[in-house]
Amino acid sequence: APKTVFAAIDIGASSGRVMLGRVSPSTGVSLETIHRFPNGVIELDGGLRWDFDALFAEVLKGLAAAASVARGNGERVVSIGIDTWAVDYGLVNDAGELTSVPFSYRDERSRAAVERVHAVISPEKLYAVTGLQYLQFNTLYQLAAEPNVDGVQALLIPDLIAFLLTGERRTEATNASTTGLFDAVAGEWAAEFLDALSLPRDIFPPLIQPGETVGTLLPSILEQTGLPADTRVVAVGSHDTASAVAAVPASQEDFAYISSGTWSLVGVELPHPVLTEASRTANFTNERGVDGTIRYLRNVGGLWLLSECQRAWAAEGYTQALTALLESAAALPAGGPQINADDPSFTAPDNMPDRIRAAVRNTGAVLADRPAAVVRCIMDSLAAGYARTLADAERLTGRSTGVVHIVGGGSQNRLLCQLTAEAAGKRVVAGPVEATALGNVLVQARAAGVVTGGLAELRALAGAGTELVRYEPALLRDPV
Ligand code: ADP
Ligand code: LRH
Repeated sequence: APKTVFAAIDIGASSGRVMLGRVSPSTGVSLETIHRFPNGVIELDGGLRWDFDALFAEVLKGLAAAASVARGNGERVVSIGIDTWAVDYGLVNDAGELTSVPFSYRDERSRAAVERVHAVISPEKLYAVTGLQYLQFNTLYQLAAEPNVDGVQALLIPDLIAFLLTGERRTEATNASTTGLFDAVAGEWAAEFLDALSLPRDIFPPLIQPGETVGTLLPSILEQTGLPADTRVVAVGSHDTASAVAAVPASQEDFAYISSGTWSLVGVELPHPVLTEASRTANFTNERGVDGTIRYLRNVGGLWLLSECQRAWAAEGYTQALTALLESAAALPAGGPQINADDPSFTAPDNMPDRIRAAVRNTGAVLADRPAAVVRCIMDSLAAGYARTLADAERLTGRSTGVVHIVGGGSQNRLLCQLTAEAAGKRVVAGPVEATALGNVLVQARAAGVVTGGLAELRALAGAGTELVRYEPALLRDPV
């Protein structure tokens, strides 16, 4: 019989990829990048949106290439898993058509809806049921800003892709937990909140759990991709952060994690949510993980600050490679100015270096008008934010953590990893870069019966094929 491979569609806010994953219970997972494409918000029809048609075209291109690579190797793609960033959705009518181009969470329209929602459901009540960190772009505020939701369903972005591939409408549970309309304890939709906000009970399709089958591919998709007719779309942790956390290569139980990319998601894994008032005021979230776990974490600002600065500098004709930029930042002395990386004033695009300098000025300090100084400020600020959040997680859960795993694109940032180890006073283990795709593939492999076990087993497999880099807090100074 042909060897089994899995296709992972993993789209972050800054880039997407289609990968093939080969999984062996003895040697772990190997990933092959089949297709990579950029992503980012676009301005369209008076709003910040995702170029969804272009993204879906890239998905199809990637799947066609995956089918052809597998065929050439005598392999069979048994399933496809999809994960993307959270909270955003497309509205789909009865005919199955998107009624508009999906908005990005960076669009400002949801901000005005926050007060309207809180007038109907208090923030305390919302948190007691959903356990979700307050972010002005959580799905419920976006839905409250929609002029009309009659006759449409909201499909979260990975669910929308799954729908276009299979014709089946589902809402995957880990991502449902980022909507603000999901009961963290019951693991069901918070019907009382849907009612209170006059949203139809079926505004979202029914829930599906990671590992369950969404469906098989539509004839037109088979034709466009050349995939075999029995290829299934399998639900994975469709919230990218859920897939990333599932593949944190932790070998000890007392680990914390940082999923570092456009955003930084900093926290621990718990068996049960923490819905206390202290947790709410610290703005920690209780998002659902693979296997019913709770991702107890906080969204701290992320490398968006850096990528937006790079974009601004490039527009001025200054295009230093990222590694060189980070090296010149590392050469600067410690103790420079800092900003609050998760200030919502950084959420919108454009003019990032100026906004960072203004934020520093507001603290009474001065930031030199040089890219290296701005980059160093971002890294010092992120590391401090990580350390603060890790300490908060320990305090709020009453658990101590012995090691911090950094996964995602940011795990390649040696300056950030070293500064984090120093600020947190803990060992940092960096990698894998592609934890999200690994988590996606591992959940598919388990659904296919290729591997067995719980998250500990999946994590051992995620770590097996990757070179991890350690950073010790004791090795102070000389970071890069
Ligand atoms: P997302 O999933 O949110 O799109 P990623 O996990 O792909 O984000 O991470 C992207 C970030 O990783 C980039 O913004 C960049 O700062 C960082 N990054 C990528 N490559 C490198 C590298 N070689 N060295 C340091 N940082 C890197
Ligand atoms: C990271 C992420 C994060 C959410 C944000 C909207 O990609 O999914 O977990 O808070 O995007």
